[in-house]
Amino acid sequence: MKFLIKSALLHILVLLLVYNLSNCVNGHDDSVTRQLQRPGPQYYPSRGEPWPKPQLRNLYNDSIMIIRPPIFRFKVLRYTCDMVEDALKRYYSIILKTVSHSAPIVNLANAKHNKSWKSDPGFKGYLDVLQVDLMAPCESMPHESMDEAYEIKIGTSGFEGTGLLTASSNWGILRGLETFVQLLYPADDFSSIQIKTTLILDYPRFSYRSVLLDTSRHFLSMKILKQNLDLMAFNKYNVFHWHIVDDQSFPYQSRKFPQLSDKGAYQPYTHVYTQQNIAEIIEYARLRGIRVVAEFDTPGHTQAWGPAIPGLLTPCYNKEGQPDGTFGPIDPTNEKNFEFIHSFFEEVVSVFPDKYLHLGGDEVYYDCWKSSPLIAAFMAQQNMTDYAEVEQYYMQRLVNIVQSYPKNSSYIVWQETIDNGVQVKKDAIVHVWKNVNVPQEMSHVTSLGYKTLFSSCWYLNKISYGIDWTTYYDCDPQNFNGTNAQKRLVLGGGPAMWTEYVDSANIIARLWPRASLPAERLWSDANVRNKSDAARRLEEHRCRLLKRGYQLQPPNGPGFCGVEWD
Ligand code: CP6
Repeated sequence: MKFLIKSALLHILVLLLVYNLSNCVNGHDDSVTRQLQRPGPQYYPSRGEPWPKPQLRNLYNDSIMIIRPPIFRFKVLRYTCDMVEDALKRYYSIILKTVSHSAPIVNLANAKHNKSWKSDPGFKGYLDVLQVDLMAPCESMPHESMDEAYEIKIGTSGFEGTGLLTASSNWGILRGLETFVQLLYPADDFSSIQIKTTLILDYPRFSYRSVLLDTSRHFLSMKILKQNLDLMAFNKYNVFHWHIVDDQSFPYQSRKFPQLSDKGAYQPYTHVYTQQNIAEIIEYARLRGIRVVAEFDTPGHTQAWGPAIPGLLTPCYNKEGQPDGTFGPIDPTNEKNFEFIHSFFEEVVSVFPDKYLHLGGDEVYYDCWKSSPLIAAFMAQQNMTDYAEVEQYYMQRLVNIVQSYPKNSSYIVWQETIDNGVQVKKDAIVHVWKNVNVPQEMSHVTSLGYKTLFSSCWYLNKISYGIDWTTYYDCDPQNFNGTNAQKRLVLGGGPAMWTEYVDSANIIARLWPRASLPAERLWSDANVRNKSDAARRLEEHRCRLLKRGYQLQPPNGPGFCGVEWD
């Protein structure tokens, strides 16, 4: 027993010594310090400001506490579970990364500030423990009404010398841990990690905060999908909208219909997501409080489905009334197609556990239907005069099929479904994406009583020279004329990254930190809209994520982070 205590003490001593040595500073290189103090927009000092901005944050008398990584630990009170323990490990290693990235700079800068903290009037003690108080048992799957609120107290009155993170759900603990590590920042001389004494009360403005990735135009590797989930969690996103298949390729490997990816995936056919890959992504997302909402877009955008399922797509006709060898949207005149759809989506809802499925329904081009005598005959028989009615017929049957399974799924559709007059159930969610007459569309869709998602001004696949994030920042999902009840129907939304011109090589740097702007719009209070304040905080946020090992593009033009690359 005595030996155990002795060896534990020895361990602590050694750790302390190593830590102090790494911070011990002798000699002085003025050039680095001067560079850091250079005025102007090139360098934004770290201040430990979280992104997205919390709903409420009080600072106390400019006081700080000091974190000593070898001593610092999390202490769980009341409830915990694997998901919480896993998050504590992740965030602990992020804290260590912050140190190791500062270390070479400490050596370089060799600042002479081997401070005696005790005599500093702003010093309110060492923060050696963050108490993590989860007040209820964990929920296992993230869901549409999960509670993400949390509270952080660092050395506030009544809590001097201590740190506390409280939440009534594990989702709040996840969000709060992210904020907590963002509060840590290196001192100006990089000799220590500090945190301001603070009270934070935080919760999201919108419950649905998604990032859309398209894995059809280009295949995205598992590594990149996971990196993107990491970055989503760092920005408090909670839905991965997986636009998994489209015209160009069908990477989803189906259990029941393996021919879909055999014939529709990019060849060689390692460009597929196996059932195991998908389970891995869902689990990786779950541990970060992120739902995976899969989109299987029909009846348009289905060219890659065609080769595997003969008869699925409408054959198009030439002027001579002969099939011309090309195909259009799914053929609703073929009853067999609904048997296939029933069987295929039955698998899909069992593979993706989220209650919601995105059914697409966008950009159904009528030209092929217009060319087809079979469609004409069908329309005559059904008393239809408009091609939108053909689309409505298909969507209605699709929706009925998806709602017929025991799982009791709900679904999301792109705005055209409603624009074209399709009636969907009131619990459907309508996704507004077109960037024309946006306020009118939002008013219209919500006036019909539909829950609504918004993505119109967040098409991050579109790029131009210069600073573009300000337009993403100005845009607001509730910026339309409507009653409070209409505004409340807006659940959120999020950016989209269509992958015609990106793949695993460049998608992360192009998407981030630009996707951080909608992240703040969707999480923070509506009146958080000051762009020069945002620019400063965004710069710190991007540098912070570089330190964590992600390669993100610079958002503000010339400058530097102080991260040493190999
Ligand atoms: N693919 C699918 C796309 C788009 C949509 N659906 C799209 C259209 C216009 C722009 C960006 C993306 N590439 N299936 C629309 C939701 Cl600007």
